[in-house]
Amino acid sequence: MKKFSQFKRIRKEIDQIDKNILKLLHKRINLVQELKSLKISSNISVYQPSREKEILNSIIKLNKNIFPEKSLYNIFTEIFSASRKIQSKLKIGYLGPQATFTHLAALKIFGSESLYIPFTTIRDIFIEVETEYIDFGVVPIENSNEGVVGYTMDLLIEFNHSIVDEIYLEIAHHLVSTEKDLNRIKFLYAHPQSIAQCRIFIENNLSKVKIIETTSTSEAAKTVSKKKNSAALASKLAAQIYNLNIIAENVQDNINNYTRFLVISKSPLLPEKNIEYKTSIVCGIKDRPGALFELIKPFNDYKINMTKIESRPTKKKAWEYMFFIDFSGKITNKKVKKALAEIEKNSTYFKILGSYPAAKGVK
Ligand code: PRE
Repeated sequence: MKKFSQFKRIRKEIDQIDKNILKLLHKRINLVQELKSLKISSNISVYQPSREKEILNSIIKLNKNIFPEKSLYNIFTEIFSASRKIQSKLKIGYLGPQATFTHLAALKIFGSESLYIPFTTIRDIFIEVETEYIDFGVVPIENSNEGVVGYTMDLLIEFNHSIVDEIYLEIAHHLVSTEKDLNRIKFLYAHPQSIAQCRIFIENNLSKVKIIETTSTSEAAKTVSKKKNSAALASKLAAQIYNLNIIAENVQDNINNYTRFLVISKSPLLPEKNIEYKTSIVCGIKDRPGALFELIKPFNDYKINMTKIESRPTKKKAWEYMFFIDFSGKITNKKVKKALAEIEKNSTYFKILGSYPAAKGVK
């Protein structure tokens, strides 16, 4: 009896807390509503990833690991998503169809209250950011085991879009099929990146099957949902959507398999002061000894941490390269400005791809 009254008392208190949470959410959304008119009159984007990161960082610090961090992240992603929706329902383009890893990355950034539009190619996403049919595009840029997505890099050069945010997503591939038995599989449908990431599993278990490349992981799942003796490499969400059995789970060679995705926009967004930034640039250099050394020397001179350098053929002349460089810091910083001015001087081609809040890297 005593326990029962205790139970009732605790629940009553929880009810009161929930009401308070709701009251605070109402108060919060009213303030966001006020921001809406301010943003319209000063032409400021609804989406401010740096502000969202600033809030999340301070909340996570205050939390001191009391409330599960992942849940806190999800709760606030949804609060931001709802706050954006009352300002304007953002249209987000991603490499479709539904349930691709790019779709999962987009959902993780923009939450449930955005409009998601799947595209068949990465180029289509860049085009529709240009036409402003979509507000933002989410595209893959590199995988922790397989390296860069060269096509995205080429498009970053071709179009003048800005990188405004990045996210790392853990990639788990599963072998999915209408069949239940691995022995019945004669055809494997998969995206080239998935094939590369699951090489050992394929060699050990599917060495005799015919491999058919698809434009996305979900396309692979969708295709096999209408076929016999076929399997696909796809996400669990794709298996659910296309009603497929999971024959084998986590078939990627390396369980530490992450992909970095970028959010691209037609214009850059406002930077915030209190968060870590990353900047991405692309440069071309002269074909002479020491050219690369000279190009990156300012990073050393101004003590700027270069987080990545990657070469990519220019496709204009054989053996001529562009260098994609990421570094810690934001373009409004004095040291960064000076370093970039020197880099630009030493480059035959120079472009700032974006300065954006750095995601917690997966090391
Ligand atoms: C808010 C919502 C969307 C933005 O991406 C960033 C923050 C929020 O909910 O805190 C508010 C807002 O619109 C803003 O601060 O600009």
